Amino acid sequence: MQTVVLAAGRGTRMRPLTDRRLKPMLPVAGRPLVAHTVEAAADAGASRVVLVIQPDDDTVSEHFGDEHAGVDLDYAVQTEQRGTADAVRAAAPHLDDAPFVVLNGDALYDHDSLAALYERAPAVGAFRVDDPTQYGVLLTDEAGERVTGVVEKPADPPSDLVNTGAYALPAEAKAWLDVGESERGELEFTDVLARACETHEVRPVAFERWLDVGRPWELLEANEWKLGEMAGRVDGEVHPDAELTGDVVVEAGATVRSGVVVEGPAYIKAGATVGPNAYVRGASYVGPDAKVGHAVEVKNSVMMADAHAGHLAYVGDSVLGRGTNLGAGTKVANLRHDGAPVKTLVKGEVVSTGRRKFGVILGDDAKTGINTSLNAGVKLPTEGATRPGEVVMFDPDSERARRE
Ligand code: TTP
Repeated sequence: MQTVVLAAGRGTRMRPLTDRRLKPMLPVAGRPLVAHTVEAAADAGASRVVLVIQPDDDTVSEHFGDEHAGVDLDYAVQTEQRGTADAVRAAAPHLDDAPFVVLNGDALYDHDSLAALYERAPAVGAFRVDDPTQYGVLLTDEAGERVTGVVEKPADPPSDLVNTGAYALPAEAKAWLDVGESERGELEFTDVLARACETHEVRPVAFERWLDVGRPWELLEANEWKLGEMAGRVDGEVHPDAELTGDVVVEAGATVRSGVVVEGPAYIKAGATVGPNAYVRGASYVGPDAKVGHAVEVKNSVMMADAHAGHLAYVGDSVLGRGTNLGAGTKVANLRHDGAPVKTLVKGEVVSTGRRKFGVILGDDAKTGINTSLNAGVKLPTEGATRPGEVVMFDPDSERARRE
């Protein structure tokens, strides 16, 4: 079935990681996030994928070209980010007069669940969560076999099934994309779904696994998921004294020096160097040309291209943007003394990450002075810097963020 993948969002909740790149291009287990969405669609039965992208940004089309995972790709430009219905409207001229699937390009779907969605069209992917109040919650008939609507972020959720942003719709839905503005001023695809629910029997398809990658710690969760599914492979240079256990990918052109211990799953990209005497564990991703130097421990973290932790550092449950540099002795806290979930700022609001272990997020080219201590949940902005010996308890730009 023809499939539209929405990849033209602004990704504001993911800042600062999206200051200089699109959210769908964030690294997940060695590939861009949206590559996983397209692969899931290809596996589930997509005949062709139309990727909706932003204007003036060729990074997605240049990376993927006209084919990925065995399916033909086509690109539709959404000129202004007016909402998900508007994004599908941009794709409409590329669609045949036939049923189609719409997927969020910043979500991970398990392939079998997605295949069930394709098979059961018209349908919506539904996922069970403990606290549905922050999601679009699906309303169904008494038997739970037909979707009757969606309520956004209800204080008193009618069910624990939330909308995954995966829809299989009838051909007529192409004519329903001119929806009015919602309360938050966007053109929402859920209004198109509401129309489909009135005219068709839309089935809820329960998804086994699903992850919406909208906020920084969800990038860690995406890497945990996808690194966990990966098979190990050593094509690069690994010193005989290094010890690799579990599934570890060392790409050609990557170097693992003596005395290094890597406990998979871990992914070491071409051009990266690890060691001597370094410890990489948890689900960690060491990006292209990144460096993990002597006596550095990296646990369950994402290091983007050219991120350097050269000497005596600890990085846990963190994301280091492209070109970041940690001064010798930089330490990241990733656990509160009271064991409560770590909180962080998202668009100026203090939000619980729901994670007991969560470290820091460093924007591209951020630099720390020697012996910097970074408290759990801290974000440094793009090109941010700390002084030697600095203890960073809160986001340096939090006052500005609160005012915005
Ligand atoms: P959201 O996650 O709601 O929006 P976003 O990606 O812009 O992120 P944020 O809220 O942090 O700013 O979007 C859901 C999906 O729809 C996502 O894959 C991006 C896509 N999208 C578009 O393609 N065009 C749009 O105009 C919008 C709003 C979203």
